[in-house]
Amino acid sequence: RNLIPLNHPRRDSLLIREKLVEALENNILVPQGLIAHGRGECFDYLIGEKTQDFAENAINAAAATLLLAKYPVISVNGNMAALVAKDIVELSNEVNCKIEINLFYRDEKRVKAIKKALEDAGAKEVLGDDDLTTIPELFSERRKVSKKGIYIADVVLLGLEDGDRTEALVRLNKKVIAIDLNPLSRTSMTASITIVDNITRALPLLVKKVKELRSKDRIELEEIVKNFDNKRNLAEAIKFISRRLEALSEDLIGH
Ligand code: PTJ
Repeated sequence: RNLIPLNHPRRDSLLIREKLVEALENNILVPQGLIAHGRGECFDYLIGEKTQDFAENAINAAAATLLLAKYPVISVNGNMAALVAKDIVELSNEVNCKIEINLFYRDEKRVKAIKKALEDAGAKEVLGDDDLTTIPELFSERRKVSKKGIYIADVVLLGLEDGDRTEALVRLNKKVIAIDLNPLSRTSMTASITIVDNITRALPLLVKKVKELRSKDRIELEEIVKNFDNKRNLAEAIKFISRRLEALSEDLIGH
């Protein structure tokens, strides 16, 4: 951490990497989480490392969906616990929703370490370590869910997810809000609402949006959700990347 110069142009990004390395040492992250983050960094580069309009639109729809939900749950994995534990707790307080640990590379030592990280960030209740059941037709460790959490949820918020579980949750008629920098991933394509943005920017903005929309009545919130079309919004994200790359390439040769 001390080796990163204060004026380094990519200091923020490098500090996030430090956080992940620390989380790896503390059993929160798996090495595969570092690889997943690297893929995310690449897509972040392509969207200009900023929250773009298509992400703002999805955040708006996600906030309305969370406020309308009967039983929302935030599903937490190693990367999320490492990067946004405080924001997860704040969001769960704002929309009164459960926090559940759900891991692809599940091992009980990691579950414990992640639970502690969430509690250190202020979480009072963390599900996912006991009272579990399984989601049908899902073969990864992610099939293990809490009977008091994801199993009975109507809305599940997740980040950095594999496509199989997103598909399984949607098949169970749950609304899935996904945060994923890759607009082409199976999770992005399958989710009900996909926020194509870095989770470190998207989650604080989602908390802010929930606070802002709280005063709206149900009809207004339902209108926001109805007007959001995930496929169309993903198409906007892909078009944005494509136009941006074209403009950057033209800049290079002076057109
Ligand atoms: O902690 P575990 O055991 O549950 O494992 C978590 C990982 C992330 C290792 C596991 O879910 C995995 O392998 O995920 P994938 O299939 O690599 O998918 C991760 C997705 O998240 C990719 O599409 C990345 O582009 C995206 N991504 C990576 N970093 C970020 C991100 N999206 C938003 N914000 C990021 N910081």
